[in-house]
Amino acid sequence: MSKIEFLNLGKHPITNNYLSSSTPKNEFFYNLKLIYHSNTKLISLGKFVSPKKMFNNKYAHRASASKTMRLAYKKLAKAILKKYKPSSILEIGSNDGCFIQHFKKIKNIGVEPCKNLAEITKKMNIKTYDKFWTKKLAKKIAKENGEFDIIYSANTISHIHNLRETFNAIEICLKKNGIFILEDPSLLETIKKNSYDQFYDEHSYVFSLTALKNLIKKNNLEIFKVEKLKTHGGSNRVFFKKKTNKKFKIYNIFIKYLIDEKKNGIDKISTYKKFSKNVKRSKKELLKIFEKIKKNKEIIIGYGATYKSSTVLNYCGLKSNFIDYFLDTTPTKFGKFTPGSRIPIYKYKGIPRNVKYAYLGAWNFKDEIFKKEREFLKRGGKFITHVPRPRII
Ligand code: JHZ
Repeated sequence: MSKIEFLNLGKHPITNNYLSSSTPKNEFFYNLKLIYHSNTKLISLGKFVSPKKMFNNKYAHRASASKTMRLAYKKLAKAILKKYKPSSILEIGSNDGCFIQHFKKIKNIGVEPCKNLAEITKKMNIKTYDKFWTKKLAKKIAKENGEFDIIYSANTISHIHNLRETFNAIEICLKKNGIFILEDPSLLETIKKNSYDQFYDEHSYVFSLTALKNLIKKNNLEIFKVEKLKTHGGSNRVFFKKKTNKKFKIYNIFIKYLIDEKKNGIDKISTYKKFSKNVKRSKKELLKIFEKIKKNKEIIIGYGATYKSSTVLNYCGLKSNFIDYFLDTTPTKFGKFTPGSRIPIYKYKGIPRNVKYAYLGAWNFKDEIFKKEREFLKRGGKFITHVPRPRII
């Protein structure tokens, strides 16, 4: 059998569908199941949700909403310009321009199917194609602009269903000696941190390096370098080149990381069966924490109404009986309700003094948040998290 289901997380809504009312009519739900592909070692969702349902002109997430990401993208842009001296760059999934804006002195082009986001980069005078990444679009872009020195894509390739077409399209737009850089959450970190909320409608895949290597076997592409990042709960920054390009050698570190994945059982179904058990245990333990606090009639708020947290809220059945409201800094989420769980989201203006407990929806920005919330922590405020195990901090 080449596809094996190892976890059923139940019914889930569209994570980007922040609701205008707590009693919506006909909210869409799908079954969130996780699959192990024994041939490629890829981990995917059992059934994909239609891209048009997820990526539309009401897309809420803004890459520049956190200081951590703004600084990370600025630093990376500087490093790319210095090391590779590109004359052109294409970003697949350019969101609000957080990264591509740093390349104004060279040819910089964005691809962004969410029209409300594409409008933002167009206003910044960055040529943006408001279309899904396909072979057809790649041919059009290459014809109109030529091929690129650098193609960059963060938190996007894992969102595209057809990976074969995706990599073929990248080959079309990449120069002979060009570099494709992909950044996505790491499967190894997801397993280690038991961060099962990396799985939701948009994350069709959570990649291991092993699976990526297997997926591009038939392409004229190979991985030559990998950087481990702390961002988004632990990500891999993966550098690809054309096999025919002998300019860059394959770094030993990539081979080392592949061996490390093997040591951690990334290619074995038993690893995912164990992960599945850990996820079920995590749910029980998290609920115990919430129940205990709520028995004492304390207010619990959610900190960061992330897409990720949608998986936790809906899997664990956390509604407004457990979380009174969320605070978030993203204007498009203010006054809305979390999808499925229907908890109100308010504009962040600091944590109110009557709040003692805050569930870390944005656990991936823990360091940034803890720095910002020194006052809350000083007055005895506590954060609740499920990563790497349910606990009060
Ligand atoms: P954040 C989205 O997921 C969707 P989400 C997408 N599928 C993906 O892969 C990742 O992004 C990259 C708020 N916040 O980045 C801002 C505060 O309120 O973890 C954001 O709404 N206060 C494309 O949603 C949210 O938290 C703060 O101090 O899981 C963070 O969302 C900070 C730091 C954040 O991604």
